Amino acid sequence: MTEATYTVTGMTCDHCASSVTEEVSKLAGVSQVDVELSTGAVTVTSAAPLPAEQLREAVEEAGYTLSGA
Ligand SMILES: [Cu+2]
Repeated sequence: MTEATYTVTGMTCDHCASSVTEEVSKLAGVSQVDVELSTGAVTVTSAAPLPAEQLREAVEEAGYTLSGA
């Protein structure tokens, strides 16, 4: 298991947070997604480290932007 924290910009409410959680949860190997709405921190627990590009695509699919990765 590995855990990594990313920063997502553009989330403003619980609905945003759940959209990101839903999309990121679809990625292979992801077992847990925790979103901290106030900071934009998204902590992802997965079986193996996620390729940054996959995470970026999932976040963009949800309609938000992955910051600084
Ligand atoms: Cu929202």
